[in-house]
Amino acid sequence: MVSTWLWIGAIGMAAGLILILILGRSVKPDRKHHVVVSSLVLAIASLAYFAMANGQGTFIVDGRVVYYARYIDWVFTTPLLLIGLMTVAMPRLQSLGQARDRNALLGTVIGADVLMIVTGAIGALTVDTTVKYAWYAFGCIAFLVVLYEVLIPIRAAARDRGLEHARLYDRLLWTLVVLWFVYPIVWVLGTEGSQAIGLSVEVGIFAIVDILAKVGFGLLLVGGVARLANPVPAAQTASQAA
Ligand code: RET
Repeated sequence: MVSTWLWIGAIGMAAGLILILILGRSVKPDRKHHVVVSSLVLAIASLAYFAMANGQGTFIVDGRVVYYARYIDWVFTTPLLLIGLMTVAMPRLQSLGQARDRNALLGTVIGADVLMIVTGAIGALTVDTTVKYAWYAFGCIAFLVVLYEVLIPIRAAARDRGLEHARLYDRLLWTLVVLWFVYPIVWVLGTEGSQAIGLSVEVGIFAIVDILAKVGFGLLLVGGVARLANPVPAAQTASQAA
């Protein structure tokens, strides 16, 4: 069962990559970066699943199977997913002042996100329960930082860009928030944490949520930007510059 789920993951991600590339053909040239980001996410994920389906990328820690390949995948793909979300909210760099604000936000979110994944990986590989959950708690704090930034300041930036961008941002945001909450829960229930659920249940849940969080999110993003009006109306450009 475990390897079936992992192959479903590998094939699902690869199929998603092909779909995104096809859908990406209708994206206007100045928005192709969204196609690049989403394709890269799916390329990395399909390779990670290919490795895991072939029995690679695991450690046995204290008799438990821990897929460290997931964390290598997530440390690259979660920042890319967040960049996909955040670039919908934040317009192109226009002045040094704006560039600084934008980079501070991007840096905070990506930095906190990487810390979240790295602390989660260390926790999964830790044997002592107290120390393990301390690492987990550090990861949760980092997750809260990510959530705060995308829910408050970056969402406000999306609203400033006008109704169309705000709607697309909200759709992507809620998809991301709901799906991302599953990960720390499964971590606690699975082999990384309390082992309350079996390995195949854990691998199955991760495969489904991973496909939704990467293929589903990517299709929403690339499909969404393909439909955005172009060029940005003059009134919106003026308000962004102000
Ligand atoms: C960990 C454990 C430490 C605490 C928290 C976690 C959250 C992980 C998340 C992962 C998201 C992965 C995605 C993969 C793409 O398919 C590391 C499990 C909060 C949110 C979206």
